[in-house]
Amino acid sequence: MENEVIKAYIGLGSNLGDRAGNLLLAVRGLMEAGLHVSRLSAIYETSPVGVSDQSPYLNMVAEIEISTITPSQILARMVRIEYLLGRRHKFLGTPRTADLDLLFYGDTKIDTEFLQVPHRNLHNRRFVLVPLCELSPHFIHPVEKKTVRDMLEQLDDNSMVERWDPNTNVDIDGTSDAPSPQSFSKSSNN
Ligand code: PH2
Ligand code: MG
Ligand code: MG
Repeated sequence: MENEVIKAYIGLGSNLGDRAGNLLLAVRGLMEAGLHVSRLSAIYETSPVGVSDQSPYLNMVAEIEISTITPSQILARMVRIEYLLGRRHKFLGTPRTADLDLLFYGDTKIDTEFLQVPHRNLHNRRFVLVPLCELSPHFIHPVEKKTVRDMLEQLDDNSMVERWDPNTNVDIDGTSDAPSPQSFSKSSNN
């Protein structure tokens, strides 16, 4: 079909620096790269999966409506955004300012050295499935042949995934990831 709109989903994660700020800059980067961001999930705080001794991530999912852009063009734009946000090397398991992963591109299946779509681990990861289910519980995984909601209900991963609220993330000393009203008033008194 011509002019068909394809829904793609991008998972975003950050566990280094101003985590929420990084996620929002990455979303802005997607929009500036000409991708039509149609919906965003909430931001979730999640315990790191598959890596040890790392601080918690913030994760979210963006829905993109695509008419002409190919998966490899999306990948190139995502890599550029990661780079602009300070990601310099892609060693597995290192903390990252921004990690963008193409989760789904409609019901397309791709398996090359550079790109696997659907993302090969998404059906095992609570930090992906929870925000994805918020956006599209009935979306069907083209390989697993299950809806996002079914995958979430059948999941083994019990790691922490909680809605992130900036106002409950202020540490005892008044600092948080994002500037809080307290920290603004504090610095203006200095
Ligand atoms: N990303 C990883 C490894 N582990 N854990 C959480 N909670 N969130 C992530 O985004 C994440 C992870 C590698 O990309
Ligand atoms: Mg990732
Ligand atoms: Mg990645």
